[in-house]
Amino acid sequence: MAVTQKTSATEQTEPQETFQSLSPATGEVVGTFPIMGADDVNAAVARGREAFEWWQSIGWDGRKQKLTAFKAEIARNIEELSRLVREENGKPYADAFLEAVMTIEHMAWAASHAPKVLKRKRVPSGLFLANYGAYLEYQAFGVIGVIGPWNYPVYTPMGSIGYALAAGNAVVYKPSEYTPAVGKWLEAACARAIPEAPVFQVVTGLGATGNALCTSGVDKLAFTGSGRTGKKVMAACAENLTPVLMELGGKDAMIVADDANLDEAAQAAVWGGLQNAGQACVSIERVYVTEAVYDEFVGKVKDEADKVRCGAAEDSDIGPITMPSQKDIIAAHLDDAFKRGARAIVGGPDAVHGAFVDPVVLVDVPEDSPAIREETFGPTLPVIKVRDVDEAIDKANGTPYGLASAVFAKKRAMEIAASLRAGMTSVNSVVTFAGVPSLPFGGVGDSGFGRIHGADGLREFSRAHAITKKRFNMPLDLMTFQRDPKLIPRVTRLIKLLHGRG
Ligand code: TXE
Repeated sequence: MAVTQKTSATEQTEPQETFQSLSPATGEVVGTFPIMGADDVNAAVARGREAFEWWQSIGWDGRKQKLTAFKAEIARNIEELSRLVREENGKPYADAFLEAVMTIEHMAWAASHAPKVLKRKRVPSGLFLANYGAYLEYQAFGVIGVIGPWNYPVYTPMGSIGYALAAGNAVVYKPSEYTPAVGKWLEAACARAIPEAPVFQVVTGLGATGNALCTSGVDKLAFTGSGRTGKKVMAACAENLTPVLMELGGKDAMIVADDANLDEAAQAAVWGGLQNAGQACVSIERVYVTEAVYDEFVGKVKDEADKVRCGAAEDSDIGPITMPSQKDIIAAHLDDAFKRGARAIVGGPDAVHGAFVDPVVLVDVPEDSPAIREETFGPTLPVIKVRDVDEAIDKANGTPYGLASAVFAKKRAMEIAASLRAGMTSVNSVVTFAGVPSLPFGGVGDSGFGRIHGADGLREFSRAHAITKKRFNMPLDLMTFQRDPKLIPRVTRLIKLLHGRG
């Protein structure tokens, strides 16, 4: 990412600032984009408001049809999208392809389930208001602002964008300055599928453009990124009482119990920790292994991780670090761990080189070190010996984060899963919850709040609207000044009969 001043083609208007996105692997320019200011952002939101009116007017069936066309447009061009993600983010083609596939699955689910989850439905009205019909419906907010990250530039923002559109909203999206070309590609795909109105628009720029979106008067803002920026986003949104959804990363733990299948656990730990060069909010960043199986597990992890190839080649397993400053954080966590006596059984102190970080598997890392407590966001995997599963649970729950988690066990697997303070847990697998469209995705504590995906994700982009409708008059009516005074003793007897025991 590089910022430049550029004079517009006509030389008559104000010089317009632009920025470039660069391939993290080669440094080549992928694209040049305007740094949009508050006026541009406000204009996009105003266009979004008009588009929202049209989007509402076509109803549930119309939106389902249009979103299916948007999804199909992505599916038909999945190779082009995957190549662009590879170019701009740096990840291997197969990983880019995987995130596009998961996105398509989510869009299909959101489009077809939105009516069922959100449409008006009758609910019980209770004994005292039995003469009323009670109805619950979920209405769209209007225009949703989405601020996105660079690590999954398709899957992550589309988790908000796709579900917000399915719930009947228009969307204005500010992609990360490291992956704007992918954002623009998605906008263009939507415009081809839904040419009638700009229900999904992209505004490009740096942090200030994101801030302008927060203060633009959007009806809700969905943010994915760091906790530090998340707090700024919340503060800016507070000015207009704009509700927010926060997805802020994690320090996900895996627990390996005595009775785990160690081959599968080792493979999953290595993939979960190193895939996408560890640049995933749901990366496995710590593995707690009971002492009975620790040595055997560590041996298997070493064998697996030794095979992982890092580089720019087509057949590499992991690519470059997308955001250059992340390498400093990864290096600092490694340096600190080594200074405190940690050992690398794969890789070593020279893992960070150029745009790349080679896989590192660490043992003997002190529990209070940044490598265990803070988000590393790199291809590093600390493996920690614990006495038993209970100690593993305590330690897994011992950071302020609570995004996802994984458990490898047989007998107590579901019990361990239930005791983890996390939004998501995969048992005998890693990250699989992310590919199940009916499951909500989101965290607790410093990992944020609110949910994308699933029925909860659809409701997140809607407001509940409660309606009661009188069907007939009943003598037993307490909600009027005309109520019969004799009603009170009668209702007193009734309420004691119904609720006075227990
Ligand atoms: O995030 P930022 P960055 C973590 C990861 C990484 C760290 C920083 O640990 O090291 O976050 O990454 C926009 N008002 N995750 O710098 O700064 C910005 O333009 C409004 C976790 O990418 O949070 C970008 O579009 N918006 C993660 C977005 O916020 C602002 C994924 C995220 O930027 C803004 C990626 C402002 N004041 C990194 N300042 C996850 N949760 O999955 C910046 N932005």
